[in-house]
Amino acid sequence: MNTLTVDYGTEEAAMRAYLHEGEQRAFSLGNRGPIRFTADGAVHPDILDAYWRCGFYVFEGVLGADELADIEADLHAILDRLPAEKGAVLDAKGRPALGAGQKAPTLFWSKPLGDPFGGTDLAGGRHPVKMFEPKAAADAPKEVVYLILGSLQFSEAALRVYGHPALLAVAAAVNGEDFVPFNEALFIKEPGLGASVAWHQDGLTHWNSPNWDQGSHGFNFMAQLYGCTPANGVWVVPGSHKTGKADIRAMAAAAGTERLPDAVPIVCKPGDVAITNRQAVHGSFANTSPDSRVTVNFGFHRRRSVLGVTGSGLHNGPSTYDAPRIAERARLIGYAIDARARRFPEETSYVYAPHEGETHRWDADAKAGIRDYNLLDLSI
Ligand SMILES: O=C(O)CCC(=O)C(=O)O
Repeated sequence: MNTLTVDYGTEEAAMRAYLHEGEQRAFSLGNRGPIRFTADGAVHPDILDAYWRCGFYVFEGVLGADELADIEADLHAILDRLPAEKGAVLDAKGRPALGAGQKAPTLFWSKPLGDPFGGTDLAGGRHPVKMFEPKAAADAPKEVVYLILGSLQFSEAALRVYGHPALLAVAAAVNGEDFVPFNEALFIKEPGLGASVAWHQDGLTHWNSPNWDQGSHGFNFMAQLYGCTPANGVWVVPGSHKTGKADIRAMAAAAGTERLPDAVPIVCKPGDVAITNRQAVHGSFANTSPDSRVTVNFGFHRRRSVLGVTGSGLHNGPSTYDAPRIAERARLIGYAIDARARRFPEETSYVYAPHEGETHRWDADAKAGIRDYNLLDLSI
């Protein structure tokens, strides 16, 4: 990890003020607290109201110390197996590198503190504004991995988070009992190295649909291993998930800066899990802070947003999602619930309605069968 001091250079003073003011706005929104249920077991309506009002919510204290330690151990194993440099098939110790030979997109690289997507046509041009790229320390590596897709095949701890009963109950409350997967990722923002993710809205397919509404493109859970701060966390423009396709270029032009004035940071302690609407305008800045941020990211959709829909082609080849394809991808939910039950037998497992009458065992065959599973991501 890079320990030399880096900052925002000419933008440092403005950035510091922005981070401070944003944090104050964030804590005035009333969209955070533990996951709470009503007496009859429903996710508390106050939580859902605040989520739909703001476009995000911070669930506090979801993951305990044991689970965080598991995630951290897997993270270290993953970092240890990354290619020695971009394009290498071996890691720094000469072993086959993580991601080598995978068919599905897996590792995303950036120059330190860079913004690989902003202002480019990549990812359907959905990141129209280039973020400020601070200067990294002279001894920083040429490129760093900041995003790993298909992450459940690399981390059983992440798979177990994916099967968390309270989070899956939230998924059902937001997207319906027959909710379906989107994709899963690890975002890694190391101090002095971590890249920006330029402002964007995630959704690509439903903006002009006659049935479009604030939930059409689903949501992502963002579980925090080390917590996240205004400096290294994701920022969201509250309410922007309900007003359609945003003109992010015009928003930045009106502000005269990419520090969007209405945005607020998602601030979390270790073990907190945010839920963020994929239609909300969101992004994150290059991490010049001394704090690491690692997000276990996983999303879910409404089944009706996906069934019979031709995907965006952003996360894998374009195709039309039929029921067998959705069922094949949703195996991961079954494996996750089983993997979690084995590690945390005292918990009451989530019962995923579409799997009624089926058995999904997390065993050696299942493990071998999920290599490149993200070729089946449901990308809308
Ligand atoms: O974690 C980040 O910095 C970006 C996350 C994001 O853009 C997403 O999950 O869509």
